[in-house]
Amino acid sequence: MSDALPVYTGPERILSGMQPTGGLHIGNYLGALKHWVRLQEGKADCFYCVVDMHAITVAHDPADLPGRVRAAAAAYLAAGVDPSRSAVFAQSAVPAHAELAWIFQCVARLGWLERMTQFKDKAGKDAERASVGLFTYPVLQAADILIYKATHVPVGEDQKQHLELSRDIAARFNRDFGAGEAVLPLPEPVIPPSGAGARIMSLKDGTAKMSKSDPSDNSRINLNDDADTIARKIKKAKTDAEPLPASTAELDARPEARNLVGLYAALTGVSAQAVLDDHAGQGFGAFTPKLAEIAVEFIAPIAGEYARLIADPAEIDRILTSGAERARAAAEPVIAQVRGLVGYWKG
Ligand code: AQP
Repeated sequence: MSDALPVYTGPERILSGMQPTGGLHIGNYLGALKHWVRLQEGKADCFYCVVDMHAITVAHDPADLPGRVRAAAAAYLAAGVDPSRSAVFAQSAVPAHAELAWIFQCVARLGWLERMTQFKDKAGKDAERASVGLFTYPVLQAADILIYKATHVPVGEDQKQHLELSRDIAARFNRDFGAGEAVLPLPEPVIPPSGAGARIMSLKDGTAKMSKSDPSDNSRINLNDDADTIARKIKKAKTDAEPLPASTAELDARPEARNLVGLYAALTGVSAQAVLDDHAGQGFGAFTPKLAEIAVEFIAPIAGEYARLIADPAEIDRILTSGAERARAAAEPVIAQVRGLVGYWKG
């Protein structure tokens, strides 16, 4: 759609966010957080927000929300996000996200949103009763990204379709309002290769994504779980009766086995085939204790740092306040430019 238009030539910027809808888990870490940390080593400015405006698209307890925002921010920091390099902030502290989202609601087409599979998954059978916000969620997500003219967005594989929508919105906005110039960059997703943590599945159902809002805590490994909890969850994880096969192709019809092998591979930084080369012929009775040991060792430093940070809420609040100031300063010129382009009254 945008091929004929000039390409955005501004600076590189990284933006990503997570919803404070529950404690962050190992899927959030391997799919996204780990890459946030890596990307802050580069030259680009990084903006990592806790997307509390997205969290209210489903039922929530207002009294809990500030604590959840703080907990998510603490998890970012415990995972290695450095607030001196990256702006860490709450989405709702930067009103320009909402202002741009409205403009994008007038740019996006209904048909584009109707194709979003995550809405169908999250709304379930009773979509008529879902909030309008849940339906237009990907439009707000496009605003989250483009209010900083972000060029790269590190996310798990499940967010790929939303990123494509952000690109379509940016291209359409440039075409309709850009007076022939590329104003908004078409953001690139930064998604780990499959098998490297791009999509970690539930420990209870190898066909469902590991999710913060799954009612069963046993379905996920949280970034603040202690060693006993992790070992118990992995021991109780759904498996099958067959031994591990020799090739990854043989895992295709075995979702739980594929997930546990994939988790082992992502945690140890090797391929799923290398895991099978070492464990083919073993049953889960032998494999899962090793996986538990690796997961415990992996999570321990993150959980330790999280416990230290969450004990000092005032320090987290200071980081969120200063991150919001940086984010507002970056968003202001962009929203001013967009307001001018759409023809808002200047008075
Ligand atoms: N299971 C997963 N495997 C790999 N990556 C994942 N992500 C989420 N689950 C997995 C990535 O983590 C980031 C968090 O996104 P989000 O907070 O917007 O919510 P989500 O994608 O809907 O994640 P959850 O954990 O399933 O939350 P709830 O239950 O609230 O819906 C994204 O980059 C996502 O790709």
